[in-house]
Amino acid sequence: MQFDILTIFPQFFESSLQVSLLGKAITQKKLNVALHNFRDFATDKHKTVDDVPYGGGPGMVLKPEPLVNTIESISGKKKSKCILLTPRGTLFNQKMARQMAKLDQLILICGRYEGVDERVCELVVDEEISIGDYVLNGGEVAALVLLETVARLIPGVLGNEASLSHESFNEGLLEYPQYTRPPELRGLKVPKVLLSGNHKEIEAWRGSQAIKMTKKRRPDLLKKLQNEKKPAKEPT
Ligand code: 6GU
Repeated sequence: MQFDILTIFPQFFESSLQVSLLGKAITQKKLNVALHNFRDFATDKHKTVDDVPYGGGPGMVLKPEPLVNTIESISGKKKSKCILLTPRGTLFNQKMARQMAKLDQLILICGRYEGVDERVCELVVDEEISIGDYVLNGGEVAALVLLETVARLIPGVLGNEASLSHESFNEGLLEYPQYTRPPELRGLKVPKVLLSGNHKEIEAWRGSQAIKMTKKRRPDLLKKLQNEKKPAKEPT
């Protein structure tokens, strides 16, 4: 899968793309990430990427030409989507990540300053995405979140397909608590059932712990799960 990232801070991504599973997947050519500094496509001699907003107001707006020109310089693959990372976008989730992992190419535009000239959205953007209800200085952190979430769903990238099927099996619930050695630490013991070797009982314990954890921390997820399981109401 091809990722094209438009940013004025390409250095921001460098170490993240070199280490861990993401770095390995790139070395093994399971995915390719191209960083495009859209300042290179600015049309004036000062390489200006932003300007004051029409109508006045605080902050600066990203000019449309550097972004549109960069997109036009990128060779498009068959199944491709162009995403603008912005706090006004649709909230990102695992389901969206699974759909994106089926594509051949994702083009990610990292917004900056107060916003992006609206014509960029009309001309080249397919979807606007936010990673949460808080404000970042720019889309770079969000692009990295999206990149890692999608990349680990590409076959061969995670390197442990059992982890993925485990995740989808537990879809919608928080993880149960995990323990490793030693069996006792400062008076705190590992739950007996985990040392029992009884796989059926262990599975049941983990299931009830996952539900308990979800009920306490994310009751919204539990409600969503219950609604999905209910059969659709007959039209009256
Ligand atoms: Cl995608 N961009 C910015 N600037 N802030 C955000 C965001 C994106 N998602 C959440 N906050």
